[in-house]
Amino acid sequence: MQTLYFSPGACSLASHIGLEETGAPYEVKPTLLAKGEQKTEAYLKINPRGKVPALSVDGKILVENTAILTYLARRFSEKRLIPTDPAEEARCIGTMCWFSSVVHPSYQRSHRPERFAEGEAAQATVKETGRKSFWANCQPLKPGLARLCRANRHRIVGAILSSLGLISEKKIPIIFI
Ligand SMILES: N[C@@H](CCC(=O)N[C@@H](CS)C(=O)NCC(=O)O)C(=O)O
Repeated sequence: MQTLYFSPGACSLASHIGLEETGAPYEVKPTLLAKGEQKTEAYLKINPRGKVPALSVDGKILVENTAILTYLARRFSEKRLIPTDPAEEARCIGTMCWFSSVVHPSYQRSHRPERFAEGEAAQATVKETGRKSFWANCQPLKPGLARLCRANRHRIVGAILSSLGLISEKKIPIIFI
C-alpha cells in the first residue's frame, strides 16, 4: 500500500500528481503545514526533516519529490512517465533536481525571508531578491510547459511544473514552504 503525506498548496502536489498519473491506489494523510503538523512527534517519525512530501511504500518511507517521482516512474514504467533512454532520463531528473535545488529555494526566500536573515531591512532584501530570482527562474519554463502540454507525454516534469501553479511577476502564489 502507498500512503502520501502531503499539505494542500505545498510542493507535495508534485508527488501527488505523479501518484495520480500512475493510476495505482493510494491513501493520503494530510499533514497541514499551516497548523505545524509537519513538526509533530508523530510526523517526525515519518520524516525526521519535518517536510512534505513523504511516501510510504509498504512501510518504507521515501522523501524528496525528485526521488518519489523517479521511483513512481520506474515502478509504473508502463505509464511512460519518464524517458527510457538513459541520457533523456538523466535530463528529466536534472530538471526535477533544478526545481528542488534552485527554483524552490528562490520561492522560499520570497515567502520565508525570516529563515534566511535577521532584521526587517535584511529580510526585505532577501524577500525581494528571492522574488526576482524565482520570477527569472520561471521564464524559461513557459515554452517547455506549452510543449509538454501539447505532447502530453513524459508527464513527470509536467507534474513538477504544474505544482508551481499560476504565477505572475508581482504576485507569487502563497504556498507553505
Ligand atoms: N526538496 C524537497 C522540499 C521539501 C519541502 O521543503 N517541503 C516544504 C513544503 S513546499 C515543507 O514541508 N516545509 C515545511 C517546513 O519547512 O517547516 C522536496 O522536493 O521534496
